[in-house]
Amino acid sequence: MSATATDLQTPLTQLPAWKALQAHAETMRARHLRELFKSDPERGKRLTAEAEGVYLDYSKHRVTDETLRLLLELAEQSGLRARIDAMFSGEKINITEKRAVLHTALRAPKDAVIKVDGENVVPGVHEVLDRMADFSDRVRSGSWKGFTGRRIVNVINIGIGGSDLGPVMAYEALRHYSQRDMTFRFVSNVDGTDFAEATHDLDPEETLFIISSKTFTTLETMTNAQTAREWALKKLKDEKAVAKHFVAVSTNAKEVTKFGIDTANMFGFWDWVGGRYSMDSAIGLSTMLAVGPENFRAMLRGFRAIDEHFRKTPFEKNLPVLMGLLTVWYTDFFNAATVAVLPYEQYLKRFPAYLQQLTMESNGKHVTLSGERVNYETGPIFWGEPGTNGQHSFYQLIHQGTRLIPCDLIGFARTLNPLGNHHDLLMANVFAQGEALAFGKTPEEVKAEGTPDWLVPHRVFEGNRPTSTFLLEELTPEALGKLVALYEHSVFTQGTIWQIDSFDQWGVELGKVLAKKIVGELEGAGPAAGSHDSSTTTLIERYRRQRG
Ligand code: G6Q
Repeated sequence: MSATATDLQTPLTQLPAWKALQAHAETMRARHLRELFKSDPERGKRLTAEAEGVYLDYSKHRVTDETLRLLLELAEQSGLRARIDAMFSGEKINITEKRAVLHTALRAPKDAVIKVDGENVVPGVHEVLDRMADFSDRVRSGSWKGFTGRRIVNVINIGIGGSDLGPVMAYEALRHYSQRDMTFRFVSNVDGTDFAEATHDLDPEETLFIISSKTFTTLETMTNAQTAREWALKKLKDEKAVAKHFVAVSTNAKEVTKFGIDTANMFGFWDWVGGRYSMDSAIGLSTMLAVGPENFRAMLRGFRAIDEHFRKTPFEKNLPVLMGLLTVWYTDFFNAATVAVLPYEQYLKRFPAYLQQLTMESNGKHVTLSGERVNYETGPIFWGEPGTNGQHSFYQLIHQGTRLIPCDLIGFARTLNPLGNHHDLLMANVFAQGEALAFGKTPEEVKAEGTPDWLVPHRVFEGNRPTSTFLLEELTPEALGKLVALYEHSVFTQGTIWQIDSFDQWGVELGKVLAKKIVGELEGAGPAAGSHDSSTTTLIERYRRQRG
């Protein structure tokens, strides 16, 4: 086990930088961004960082140079440098599952050498990528035919969690680049409505299913896959049709074969790719089918550019490190419970949902690597919606509520759909929100507008509400890869500081086990087993009665 993983870790709250930050935070709570900007006219230029075409303005955060110095010290004292090296070199830093964490190998160049248990994994990555590209080309060009000789025009990805959220998000994000004469849909929920609605207007003869499941045992995915099989065979009426209409993305060849999919039509990945870190593995097959291999490879280049930046750039200029440290700052020293992600880009409408899994499944942990209960807060709740929509609903609370909600505002200099002055209007809102949140409106300013005294308190904006502004050039596949990698590594930075395992997900297990047990009780004829509490038993019985 690595010296960077569990041993020699001083508890976080004992680190000198942590203690210093605690004292420092006391003074910072009283300081206002108005004053910080006033005393340093260059602040908006100085507190920025830029890398790989991503400009990050973090000047509207409640930090001073001293805050940043201490946060950077915290990163050093937390062993972040060594942890980054450990991750990139394939050490088994996912200690509870005894696995390497190598999503970065998925975008490594062909000549890179990254070893897991003595074996270089890079050739395998490229072999799968090449097979995906070959398959995508055949489907997109129409040379891959359905069982009855018709062209495939519909692709349905069946998967859930990490095997769904990345593909959906990437498809929506890159829709501009997608093959428009094809339809892409995503079925994840075990609620039959999801499957029914996704297929109701499709013809099985023209439909390809991608069954995406790392384990190929996930209840929802396997249930939907069986339903898909029945749906397809009802029309195609021959088991042999499965080979033409079903492909699998999995690490489990045995179960794939059992399902009836030829392993020639299986695209593999590896146990060192966590589900929520897998959108650039074969799990991205639907993305590649939608946008083509070239665009998919461009996206990988974007990921790689940020990987290199994260690995090599000094922390003070390192975007994911700064992002991660700022999240720690508010979570632990300002008691902020959430972070809002607000992309001003309609194509990124599923980005907050994607980030929810990435961040919350990774850092929603309450014990350290060595199993101690933490005595500080860990992963905040991530949420959000695209701007400007959110401005007309929940922004009220961000502006005038009682809670502190740091926000990530994400904008692009150029739009993919230039229509009149829409884009300038959109971007005006990005900048206006950041400004309003930071500086607010004082009672004097409100009064000066002629507001009657009784109304003044209602119209005051305290301001001092922190934002990061991300400005990118254009939403290209490469830019998407960069954005995702930034958050991946920010999550890693946070997890390192909190001394938790960001790569396991034991918290999703208990519900799964209990559901399996209860399914038996719902389907059986007898009374609900007596092993539940009285609430659960009553609910089960009532459901069975009402269901009829
Ligand atoms: C992600 C999680 C989880 C996983 C799903 C689907 O990090 O592990 O969301 O991706 O449970 O798992 P399968 O791909 O094995 O079906």
